[in-house]
Amino acid sequence: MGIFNFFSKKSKEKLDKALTPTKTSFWNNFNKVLVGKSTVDDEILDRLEELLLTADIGIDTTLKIIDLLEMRVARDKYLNVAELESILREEIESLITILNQAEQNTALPHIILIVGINGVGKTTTIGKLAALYKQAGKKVILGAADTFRAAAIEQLKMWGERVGVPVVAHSMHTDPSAVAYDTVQKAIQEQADVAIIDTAGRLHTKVNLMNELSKIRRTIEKLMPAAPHEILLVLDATTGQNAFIQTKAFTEATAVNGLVVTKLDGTAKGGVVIGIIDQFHVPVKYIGVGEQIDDLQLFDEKEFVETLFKQ
Ligand SMILES: Nc1nc2c(ncn2[C@@H]2O[C@H](COP(=O)(O)OP(=O)(O)OP(=O)(O)O)[C@@H](O)[C@H]2O)c(=O)[nH]1
Ligand SMILES: [Mg+2]
Repeated sequence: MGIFNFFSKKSKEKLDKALTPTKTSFWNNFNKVLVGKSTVDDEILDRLEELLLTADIGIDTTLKIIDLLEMRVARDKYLNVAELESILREEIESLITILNQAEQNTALPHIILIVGINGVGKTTTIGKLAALYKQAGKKVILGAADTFRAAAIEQLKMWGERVGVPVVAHSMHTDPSAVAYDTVQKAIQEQADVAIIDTAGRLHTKVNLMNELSKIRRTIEKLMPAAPHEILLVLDATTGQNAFIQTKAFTEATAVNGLVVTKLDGTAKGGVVIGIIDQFHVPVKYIGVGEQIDDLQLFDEKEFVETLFKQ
């Protein structure tokens, strides 16, 4: 059984609303380019390239998409404008459809480590994720291993109270690994289903980041050799191209096996999801579509593309 099968159906309206700025900006401009044209020409492809870049899909993935379209035009000699949309849609869907391996884990407790730079939405995502698991009837424990500042620990405790799940916390500046260890130990002892561990985003150099995350992993592994089962990197969609740089740094520092893209609501940079999956081959597991407790959705690539193309 996949561990996500039990999550309740998410709201399509919220996803649609969150993606509206990205969609409106793209389609308004794209439809203008198509006016009066029946076949795909260089001008259309040039404008399409610009618009994909504006949506923050990123240069490499944009060029990949344009190259595929050019090949198609060259092969068929004549490509109908009406067909362009469906080809584009198929291409994007195939770029972002990759196997979701962490779903295979059936060992309990399921240990999730949340990483990412400061301010991207780690702690909020943990609160929302805890709520999703709790609603599904799962026993959840949170670990406040962001010991960098007192407010971070307090913030997680508040989420714990709100959701109704225990939080393992030490005082500020204690070793994050010790908190992670205690969290996993408590999860094992109390036969919890899931433990979600928060981490600090303020590690200035890549070496520091690597050392800290490795230490947390090694510590957790002492209790449960296959843990953490998920290392989720949280990215803020509004930062656009910076999200690519962060993904590169974190995937080099630790074994990230899933992404969470937050703040998709209110940004026209929603295309970042497509570029990041394509460039790093790491699946997006969840998307954040608002600040409320129920604003975290399981990412569904088909639905995502369907929503983007629904004008
Ligand atoms: N609009 C919107 N805001 C979000 C979303 N996710 C998080 N936020 C907001 O982003 C801000 C930062 O969130 P945090 O969860 O504190 O981020 P963090 O990564 O834990 O930050 P540090 O602990 O400082 O490293 C908060 O104001 C959240 O409410 C989202 O999906 N949409
Ligand atoms: Mg935090």
